[in-house]
This record gives sequence, structure tokens and C-alpha cells, in this order.
Amino acid sequence: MLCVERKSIAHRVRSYRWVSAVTAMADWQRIELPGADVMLQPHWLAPAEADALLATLLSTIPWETHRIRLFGREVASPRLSCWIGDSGTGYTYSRTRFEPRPWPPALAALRPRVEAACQARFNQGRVKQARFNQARFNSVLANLYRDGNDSMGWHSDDEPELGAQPVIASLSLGAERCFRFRRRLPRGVRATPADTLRLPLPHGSLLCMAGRTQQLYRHDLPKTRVPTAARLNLTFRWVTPGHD
Ligand SMILES: O=C(O)CCC(=O)C(=O)O
Ligand SMILES: [Mn+2]
Repeated sequence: MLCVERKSIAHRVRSYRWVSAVTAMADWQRIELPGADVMLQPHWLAPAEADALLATLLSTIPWETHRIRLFGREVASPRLSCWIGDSGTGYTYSRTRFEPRPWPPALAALRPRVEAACQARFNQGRVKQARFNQARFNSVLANLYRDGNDSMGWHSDDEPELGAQPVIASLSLGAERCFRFRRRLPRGVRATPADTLRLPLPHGSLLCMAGRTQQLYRHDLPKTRVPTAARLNLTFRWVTPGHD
């Protein structure tokens, strides 16, 4: 489970220590992030199904380069993307508005399975019925990282149309890349390595973020210098219909 990026030994030890600090709950593993609610199924899809899904989605999602606003300038985002959803699920991020594309059949078939997996995690231990009901998705942000040069910067998924404590399910296909969480710090406070958790996301893995995760942490998908094949990520979300 170690990250493959060439970082210092200290980083490697840290990522091993954090990632191994998990609590098994059926197929879900809890990722220990104080105050947050993050669970991972590293092998949610069997490799053959993940391979087939990757090939299908690469060719059926209408990939485009989203233009986003960064430091007051409009720039091309460093990856390909597509916003997909039911009607009424327009979404604004990086101060840019996206209207949903229709669900490709393979993605539509996946939606109830992702919902069932997330509902199962809220349906065990100390059940939180409200969360259980929240594990429904009407939209997906699809991102395609063509190689190690493609990335996503630090952000939280905290747009108003997602609600206060969104449940977000993230399915990863293709090359394993390191996803990072970093505690949100007061303005002017510099992050140290101890504030960052590095989480490798394998082919077919399902990550579920809920509760105060977006309020307390940012996440990113950094570039890597290690030669890397394509990686496709799908974040299933619930957007308040008609929000603008
Ligand atoms: O590619 C990833 O794993 C991260 C995607 C993400 O954070 C997002 O779509 O908001
Ligand atoms: Mn995100």
C-alpha cells in the first residue's frame, strides 16, 4: 500500500503508518483522519470488471477540457473531465457553471451499486439513519488523468449545492495514484508533513467521504514523475436539484 512516488523516507513511513491505521468494517476500512469520516474498499471491483469498465468509460464519456478560474484567471484544468447527472443538477465549481451530460449506460448501471455499497457502510455499527438516506447520488464528476502530468489541486468539495456534510463516493480505475488529505489550517499557518495523509487509490477501489470531511480537510491528486498510465476517477454526488 505504499505510495510509488519518489518522496523522502519520512513520507513513506508516514503514509504506511497512516494507511495501516485502519479499522476493518465488513469490506470497508476506516481511514483514521481525526474528525472526518472516510472509508475505503481497496478492491471494490474485481480486476476484470474494473478493466472492462475502464475501457467502456474511456470511449463513452464525452471528455472535455474544463476551463476553471484560478487566482482570478481562466485556465484549462490539467486533466479531462465531464459533469454527468440527472436533469436539474447544474453544478458550479472553480466559479464555473457546468450543465450535466446524460448518463452513459455503463455509468447508469453502476449508480445503484455505488449507492448500495455506501448505504451498507452506514448500516452497520452505530447506525446513522440520516446518513444512510444521504447515500444517494444524482450526479458524477468524471476526471481523466492521462498521465503523471495530469493532476487536481487542493480543494474541498464544499459547494453549497452539495449540502453541509455531503456523502461523496469516489471510484478509481486505471493507474494507481496517490490521493492526499490535508487538514484545513487557519490562514497564514503553513502545513507540515504531519498534516498530510497520503492514500494510494488502486484500480477498482471505492472511497467514501462523509460527515465533516470536507469541512475539516482538503484533498488533491498531485502530479507524479513516475511514468504513469491513464487513471479515471468518478466522484458520485448528490446536488440539490435546481440550485444555481
Ligand atoms: O481523482 C481523484 O481521486 C480526486 C477527484 C476529486 O477530488 C474531485 O472530483 O473532486
Ligand atoms: Mn474533490
